[in-house]
Amino acid sequence: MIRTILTYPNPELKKKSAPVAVINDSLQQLVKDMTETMYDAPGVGLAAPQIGVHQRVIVIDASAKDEPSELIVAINPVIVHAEGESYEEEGCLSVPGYAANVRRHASVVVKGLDLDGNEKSWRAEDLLAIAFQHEIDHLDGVLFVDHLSPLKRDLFHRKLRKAAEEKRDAK
Ligand code: GNR
Ligand code: NI
Repeated sequence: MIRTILTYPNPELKKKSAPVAVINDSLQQLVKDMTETMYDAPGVGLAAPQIGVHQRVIVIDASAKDEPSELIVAINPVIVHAEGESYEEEGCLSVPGYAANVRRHASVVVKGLDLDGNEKSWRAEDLLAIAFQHEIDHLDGVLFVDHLSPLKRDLFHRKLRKAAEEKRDAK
């Protein structure tokens, strides 16, 4: 089932998610819904709190259009190693209509569980590394706009306010 993606400034997006304790049928269904919702959007990744579920689950597919899709499901993901720096443009399904460059690590190693409860480790770079950091941030109630400089964040708020005013005036 495609679920509704919560958008800024919904306070649910600021809450910290809790670790998954058991991988049962309802968790399998949650992952199915998240995957469907991510591909429908479409997005590179999705974290459970974006659909209002405060559990530490993320899905990512950072494969290019001309590549076979490669779905990653990570439960209780933790960055265990990070190196290098990147500064790439990010967007977020929960912050529609806004994009900005964000400082991230260029490569990360992430540990977590897969849907069978097996411990997994993912080594990621480029867009996949950024997506892991972006999605794990969501689990801690952090959005990419929280990483912006005060000046850029102010620009973001102005843009948001302007869009709201235009919407109001159009009525
Ligand atoms: O679809 C998405 N694209 C994206 C582009 C650059 C950096 C991060 C992302 S993640 C985003 C989907 C999303 O909001 N996941 O939480
Ligand atoms: Ni996001």
